[in-house]
Amino acid sequence: AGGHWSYAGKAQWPSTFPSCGGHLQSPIDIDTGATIFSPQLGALLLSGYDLPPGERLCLQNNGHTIVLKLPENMTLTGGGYLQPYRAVQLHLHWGSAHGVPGSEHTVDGHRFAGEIHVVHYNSQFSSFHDAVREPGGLAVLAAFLQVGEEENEAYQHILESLKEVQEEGEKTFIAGFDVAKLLPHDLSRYFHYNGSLTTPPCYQTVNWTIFNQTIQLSQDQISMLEDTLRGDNDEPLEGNFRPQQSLQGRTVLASFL
Ligand code: SG7
Ligand code: ZN
Repeated sequence: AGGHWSYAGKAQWPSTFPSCGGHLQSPIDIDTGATIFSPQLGALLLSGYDLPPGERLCLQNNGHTIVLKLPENMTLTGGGYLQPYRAVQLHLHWGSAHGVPGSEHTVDGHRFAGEIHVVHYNSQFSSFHDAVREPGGLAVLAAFLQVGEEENEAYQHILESLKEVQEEGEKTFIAGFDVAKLLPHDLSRYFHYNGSLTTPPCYQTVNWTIFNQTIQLSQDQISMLEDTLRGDNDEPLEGNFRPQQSLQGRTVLASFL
């Protein structure tokens, strides 16, 4: 099913997109006391993430977030994953001005200022489109954004161009950079669980990795994210997160004690 959707109309998602009413939905609250330590979950390895400046990347306002398209030679191996996964795009979730946080996942009930998602598909499929409905088809790397003292240079590279994509559907191009710098240094400590896309069509095909280490942006940078964009119906694009979904018997694994 296609069609438009909004965060305001989230109660109606399951009637148009049946998977949104399923039992393996995302995001979730991570109850750290209930996670299970799995020593076989090793460090995640990112290859091809350091993109040359000559490689221009498309940044688009899709009305729900800003999406940065990524080249498929960026790959993810190791971690909890049995096959290599290829990158497709990254995007962000955030809150609203005056300190209302907007991460999708929460940890022990704590919601962070924002969250980055780097979306990948299983390399055993020939495209994202072929993988998106398949169990284990997608891997999303997630990390939490928090307010810190210093300006974050890697995020600034994206934020500088926000003004060029203020309206839904607008696109611009940014120079290649080291995309790994948008993620935490420590790729060895993370949570892992099976869930879904957090927006319609909510396919239950995502193996999630949520890093324990958080990323710091300055208050000005977080504010820029919250204040610059407009989405559907010319409304400010803010608070673009889905509420917590119930675990329904799932377990969350931790790579660390
Ligand atoms: C954002 O989140 C966009 C969507 C994405 C959706 O709205 O990044 O992607 C595009 C290309 O617009 O949907 C199918 C898909 O990747 C859900 O992704 S998420 O579960 O990582 N939040
Ligand atoms: Zn997302």
